[in-house]
Amino acid sequence: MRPIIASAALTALSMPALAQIDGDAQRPYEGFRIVQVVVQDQDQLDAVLDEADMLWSHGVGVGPIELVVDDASLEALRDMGLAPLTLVEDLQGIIDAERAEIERRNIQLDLTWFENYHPYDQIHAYHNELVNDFPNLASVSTIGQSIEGRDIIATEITGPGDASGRPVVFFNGCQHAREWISPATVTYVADRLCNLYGTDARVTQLLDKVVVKIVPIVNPDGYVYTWTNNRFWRKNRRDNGNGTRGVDLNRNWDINFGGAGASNDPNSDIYHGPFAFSEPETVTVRDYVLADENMVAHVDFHSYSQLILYPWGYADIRVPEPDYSFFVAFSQLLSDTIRSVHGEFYTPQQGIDLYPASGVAPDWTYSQGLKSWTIELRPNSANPGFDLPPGEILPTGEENFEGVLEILDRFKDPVLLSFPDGRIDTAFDLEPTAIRVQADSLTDDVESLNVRVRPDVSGGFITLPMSDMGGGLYHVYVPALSCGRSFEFFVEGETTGGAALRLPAVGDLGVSVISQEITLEDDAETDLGWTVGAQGDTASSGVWNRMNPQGTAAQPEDDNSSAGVNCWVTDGASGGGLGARDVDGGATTLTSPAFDASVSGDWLFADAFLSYARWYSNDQGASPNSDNMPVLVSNDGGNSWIELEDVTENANAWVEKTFRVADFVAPSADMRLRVVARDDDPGSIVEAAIDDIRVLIRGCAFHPSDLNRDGTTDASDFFAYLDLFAAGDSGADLDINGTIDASDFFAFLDLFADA
Ligand code: 0X9
Ligand code: ZN
Repeated sequence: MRPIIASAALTALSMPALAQIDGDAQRPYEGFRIVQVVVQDQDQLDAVLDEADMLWSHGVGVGPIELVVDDASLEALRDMGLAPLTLVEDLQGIIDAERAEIERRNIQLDLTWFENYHPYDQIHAYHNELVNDFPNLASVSTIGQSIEGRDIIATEITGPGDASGRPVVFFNGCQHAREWISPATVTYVADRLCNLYGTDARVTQLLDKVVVKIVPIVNPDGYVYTWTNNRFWRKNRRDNGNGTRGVDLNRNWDINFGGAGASNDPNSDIYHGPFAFSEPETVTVRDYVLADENMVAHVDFHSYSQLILYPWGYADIRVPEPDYSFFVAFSQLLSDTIRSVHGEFYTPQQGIDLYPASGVAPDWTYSQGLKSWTIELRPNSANPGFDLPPGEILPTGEENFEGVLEILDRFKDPVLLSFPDGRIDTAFDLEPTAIRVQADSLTDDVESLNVRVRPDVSGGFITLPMSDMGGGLYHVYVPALSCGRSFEFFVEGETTGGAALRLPAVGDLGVSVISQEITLEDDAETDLGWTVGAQGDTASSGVWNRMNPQGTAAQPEDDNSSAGVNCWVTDGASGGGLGARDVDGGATTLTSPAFDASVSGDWLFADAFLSYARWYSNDQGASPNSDNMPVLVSNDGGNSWIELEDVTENANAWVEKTFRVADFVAPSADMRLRVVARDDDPGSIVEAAIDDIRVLIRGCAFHPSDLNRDGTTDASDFFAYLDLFAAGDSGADLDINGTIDASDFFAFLDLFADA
């Protein structure tokens, strides 16, 4: 403690007025410093106190004291012959730092932060704090400024190590100021990615392969304005010069700029601005995207309506294949993934099917080669609309985080491998099996691809190099095997940059070799004895009929079969409008004639399968996705029914489904199939169709060692094998490794012993 000589005089002292410190100013201590002087006597003390702008010492007396002074007062003290020692040069600076620290500490870096909405500064502070806590995972940079000069930031998150070759997935929030759930959701995503890295295996693996880039607030001025002035402001805050303000940033991108669904009226909420990329906010994000050649996917988060929208949004034209099929299938997967978390349904559809909107961000990023979506977050109705209760921030974040992981999963590899024919699980007796792989280059190209196959008889995998068929398609045949055998396989390869490729990512795919007999084929070209109507049917329109359908936006133009034109359809006439001849007023039931799914004694082992092609559309009208279509099977002539599937999938396309009958009912000779198209919600459009009903018997009539196929494995088969072996016939190459040798002989002995 410093000796306080005149402590008693403390309160009596005339405190220097804070003449030069204006408490109402923004930064009142700017230009002030803290100094220490050593005062010799009372007279000098009085003079010093007169000169100081503020006392810093608790006690004041002869001896050392601390004062707050500006530059002029500092000079005056020196003029008195004192030698002021500066303790703090920039007083305002430490106040600012303290305020920042207070803000920082106010941030609960836990999920309670997501129990409320937060203003602009706090959202940016949260991102900065994530970087503080996870410096090896996250970084924040300022990528530009809004029209009023506020920072637009980007947070980049990826696992440690060289990230230069990793695909980049981009998420942004808050193009629209009032959609508060969008910056909250992308901030939640950033938080979870950082916090779960190293503890959650999936997040860890994903972040080791991809870079996530997040711009939480594209429209800072608008967002601030919704907090200070007008909660439901949408646009940015440009002064349009005619007394109106704001450009709709999501109409300002250079993609069909100024087209349908955008306005040239500056007062409009969808005002597109004077020209494409007229706004610093869209320019900032555009340049951020263009600067990154590894960027492969983008989601622009909005609210509300719970939608997953893919391009194009400006016109009713489909993006080219294979993109269109990808968007349809993957958007459905995203919807299913999101629904699996809290049961909330986000409708997957093309942007235009919501309404036309020109100059929107995801259309533009798609035009730059990215796969892009608009996701409209919770709620799904105008009430509460933009005013989503804060209690829904966390569940919205949780369900969308799962969607984000699905996207990262899909784009994590520099080359995306897929089976264009779907997953192969059956091969046919004595026929080579074609394995086709589609390789889509994201950030690198294929150097080589192989199929690795392990047949049932041998221990190891053999390598079959795939041929490049062009267009990213690769192809190879697995040699023919006899019925009853099986093999496992996976695809592996390398990119030109040396990255490993594998499909599936882990494990192998099992394939059984079978024979197949089609015992029923009903392509609906003639009526084999179907029944329309059942007890409980109340549909007043859209009743099932068999005809050549007339295409609408909800119903097929063609049947499914390559030959013929007819199918069963819920009134296949197109009618006046979409809602004119769809199913209305309840259910309409279609029941097949009896068919036989029993397995004859000709088979050594076999199973009956039932397959059909179906069409279902329920995603249009005032209350879409409110109905369903059960498909049922009976094995007792229609007395009792078991559900095969409950269709809600809006493929708006023919989908072929195959079911193993024994998974549902014991196969019998008196089976029936029933399809119930129902309209329980008058606000929805329901259209359905069914075609190509088949019964397939799959199995084997012979054991694989029964080479002469006479129904028994015996010495004659053994000698038949020796003949093949001696002749060098490829049928003797049981381990399909290309050479016929002792291991094939022992493989035959194994099969033989197994018979
Ligand atoms: O209109 C928009 O910009 C987005 N909806 S919002 O209510 N958040 O403003 C949707 C744009 C999606 N694209 C199309 N509908 N074409
Ligand atoms: Zn929006």
